[in-house]
Amino acid sequence: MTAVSASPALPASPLALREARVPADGMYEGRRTLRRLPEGRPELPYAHIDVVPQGRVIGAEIRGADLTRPLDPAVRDELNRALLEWKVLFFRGAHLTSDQQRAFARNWGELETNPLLARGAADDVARFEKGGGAAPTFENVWHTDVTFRERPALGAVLQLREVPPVGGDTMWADMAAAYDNLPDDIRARVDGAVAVHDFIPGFARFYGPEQLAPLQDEFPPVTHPVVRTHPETGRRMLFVNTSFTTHIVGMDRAESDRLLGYLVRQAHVPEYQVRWRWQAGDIAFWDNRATQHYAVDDYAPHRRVAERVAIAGDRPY
Ligand SMILES: O=C(O)CCC(=O)C(=O)O
Ligand SMILES: [Fe+2]
Repeated sequence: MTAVSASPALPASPLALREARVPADGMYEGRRTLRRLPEGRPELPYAHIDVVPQGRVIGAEIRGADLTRPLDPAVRDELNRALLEWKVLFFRGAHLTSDQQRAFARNWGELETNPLLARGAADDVARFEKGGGAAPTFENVWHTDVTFRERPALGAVLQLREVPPVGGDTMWADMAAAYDNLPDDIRARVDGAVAVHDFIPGFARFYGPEQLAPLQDEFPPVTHPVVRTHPETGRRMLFVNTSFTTHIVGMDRAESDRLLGYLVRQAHVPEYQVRWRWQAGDIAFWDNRATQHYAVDDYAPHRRVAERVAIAGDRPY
């Protein structure tokens, strides 16, 4: 065989086809590993609540739990298992008062206050109001909450008080699924890597210099592992986000930007996501260690009002 073919040989298999080109965004099509539970953990039934899946790896609606009253310990334990297994839980039409919302979240720990956000009925209630006179912040970016803290929130409980006629959904993405699907070469680069997180990229534009200075004293840049281990499930999870991760330690800027760009894009993969269409009074309770979220901003000039409490978390490792 001496002739040089004018066209390249056909790939022998779809895998070869996949490897024959690098997509512009570095994200390959094809089957993804979609594991909802930690490896080896069996699917166990729930005795006290109904769990209605909303996505393959993330998101379940919970029925049969009354959040307006103190939780029975057995119900609390099943809700915690559901949170670990589904990463975000939805409760339709809960219509909690701020105190009930706070009391529900307190089943998982102390509540956090966040001086960067507008306040609701108490210091530890953050309020997101759009379409009225309130000065907006923006949540239509994939992010994990408060990773600029040394101890980012364990989770958050969000309630929609006013909903637009259409739109205003929130989306969540499972960062364990994102990690499971990283190619080996990327995994080798991120396992053990550390990144800097800072509130400045997400929030600086909302403040003048004289307001920023004390906030910078309160929240100096912190480092977290690029891949964290879930303290309760042991799962490895991608832990960088667009809003707060500024760079990877020990890499030059261009290399860090390239790698971080690729990593934060993993939250954009639909197979890792769930999307909730809100009705007033709905609650979402998410595991902030394991997820990112994105509030879709497609309803102006209508009003949308959300209130959130956040549960203090641990230092990621
Ligand atoms: O308004 C929403 O749907 C989510 C806002 C948000 O990012 C948050 O509560 O942390
Ligand atoms: Fe958020």
